[in-house]
Formats: sequence, structure tokens, C-alpha cells
Amino acid sequence: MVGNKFERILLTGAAGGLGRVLRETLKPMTRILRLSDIQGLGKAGPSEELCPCDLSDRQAVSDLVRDCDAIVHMGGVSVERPFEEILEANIKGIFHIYEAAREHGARRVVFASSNHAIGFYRQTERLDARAPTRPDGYYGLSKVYGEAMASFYHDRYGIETISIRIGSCFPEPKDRRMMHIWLSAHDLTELIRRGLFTPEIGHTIIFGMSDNKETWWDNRLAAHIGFQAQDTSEAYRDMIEKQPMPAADDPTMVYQGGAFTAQGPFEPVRK
Ligand code: NAI
Ligand code: 15L
Repeated sequence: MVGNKFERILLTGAAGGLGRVLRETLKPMTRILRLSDIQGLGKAGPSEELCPCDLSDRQAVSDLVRDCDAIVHMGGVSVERPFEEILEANIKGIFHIYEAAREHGARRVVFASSNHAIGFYRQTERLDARAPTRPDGYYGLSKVYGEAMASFYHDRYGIETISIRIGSCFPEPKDRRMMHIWLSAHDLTELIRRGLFTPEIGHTIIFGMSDNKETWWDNRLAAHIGFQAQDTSEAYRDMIEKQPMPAADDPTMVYQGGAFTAQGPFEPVRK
């Protein structure tokens, strides 16, 4: 740390939807922002370092993490895909990130977990972070694995992590389900700031949502983070309620993970 800033924060997934936003909003938190992705990152701006890297390459990730004090890990496959793709980017990727953090002394990680770690809960159920995970696919499984990895690296090596189970972080909620779990970019940034700067967080799991009126999640177990959302999905209610009502058994109306619960299998059944 230099004053009230980190010396160097690594942002993975920097070319992605959230990464492009965080590329701007993380800047006040660090003297140098190191940006990484397998996709193009454009030109380096002031106080930026561009470091292309495939998360599945252990040596490349080790080199990437060197000299970083903290890691905001957004990179990886962000939707349901065949297991082998998830294995490379997400499962091997998170192992490489934590091993590199241990090796090079990075002490704090922000992990972009997902609501799909608990996606097979019904929308009628209310959860806190102690509820057993119920992943809704290989993608959700990789987020459960990432959270377990964060827990282990804290218990064994003292590396602290906030695992943010992001709901739906887009400019606007897109459907009725997202009204419950929407997270604004502004609130995501504040959540990350709290995760980076709050002392002694151990491994904290928090549901990443704005101040939505009807939510399924209880964040009291993460009260020590001190996060107060500023935005709410209510601002979009009129727009969303103009959409046709889906059937009552549509996965987007039944499960917290919505349509992800009905994806796959990616291979045909063999008799
Ligand atoms: P995104 O798909 O737009 O961005 C992910 C980035 O990771 C992409 O730029 C991609 O090129 C990069 N990536 C993929 N495989 C890689 C590899 N092997 N090596 C290096 N980079 C690789 O996703 P988005 O929406 O920006 O999400 C960011 C993170 O937040 C993801 O981890 C996602 O799972 C998580 N998340 C996002 C939510 C949302 O509503 N946007 C909800 C829940 C979780
Ligand atoms: C996620 O985990 C995905 O990364 C994102 O693209 C959305 O699908 C989001 O969950 C969601 O559930 O809306």
C-alpha cells in the first residue's frame, strides 16, 4: 500500500463486460492497474499495464501476478459451457491465480463468484452464505470450486478473499428474475472497494446485489464488510413489467439460476 492506495492491482477479464467498466472505476484504488485477458485490451492508458495471458497457463499466470499486491479476478468463462472449457479457464485458472498469489505474496483477492453457485434453489427460498451450495451447471460448479479454493488459501496461507456471488450485473435488469438479483456497476465497484480495503475479512462470501425491493438473499453474515448498495432495480420495474409474463414453470420463474438450470447436456445420450 502507498498511502490509501494499493501499489499495483491486477484485474483479470479486463476485456470483458465488467472488466471494461472496472478498468475505469478501480483506478482511484491503485497507483498502477495491471490489465489482463486473452482478448485484445487496446492501448495502455496512464497508470495502466497491459499483460495478455491465458489463465490456463500456470507459468504465464505466475508471471502475471508477480509484483501485484491484490487481484480482482473477473476472468474466465462466464456462461454455461462444456466441462472441458470450464476446466481450463475457470478451474485451472483459479488454482493458478491462488498459487501465484502464494508464490509472490499477494495478500488479497476479489473473486467474481456467481449466483449460479446456488442456482438450483427455488425463487421461493431465502438464503444466506451458510446455505449449502446448489450449482446449476459446470459453470456454477466452477464458482463453488473457486469459493472452496479461496477458503483453503485463507486457512492454509492467510490470503484473504471476498467471493462476490454476483447476481446480474448489466446496465439494466433484462427480465423479472433480474429484478431480484440485479447489481449496478456502481454498487459492484463499491463492493470490490470494500473487499479490498476492509481489514481482516478472512474469506467472506457476499451476494452481489443492489438494494432491490424483493430479494432472495440475506447478507447479514457479511455485515463486517460495511457494504451499502446505492442503486435499486425498482427504477426499471415499469419497463420490466411490460414484458409478457413467462409460463409459471419457465426456469426463469422457478429457479434462482434461471435458464442456466436447463442448459446442457452438451453430449448426446448414448444407448
Ligand atoms: P465476460 O465473459 O464479458 O468477461 C470474462 C472475460 O474473461 C472475457 O473478456 C474473456 O476473454 C476472459 N477469459 C475467458 N477465458 C479466459 C482465459 N482462459 N484466460 C484469460 N481470460 C479469459 O464476463 P463478465 O460479465 O464481464 O463477468 C466477469 C466475471 O464476473 C466472470 O468471472 C463471471 O463469471 C462473473 N459474473 C458475472 C455476472 C454478470 O452479471 N455480468 C454474474 C455473475 C458472475
Ligand atoms: C452469470 O454468472 C453470468 O456470468 C452472467 O452473464 C449472467 O448470466 C448472470 O450470471 C445471471 O445469472 O444473470
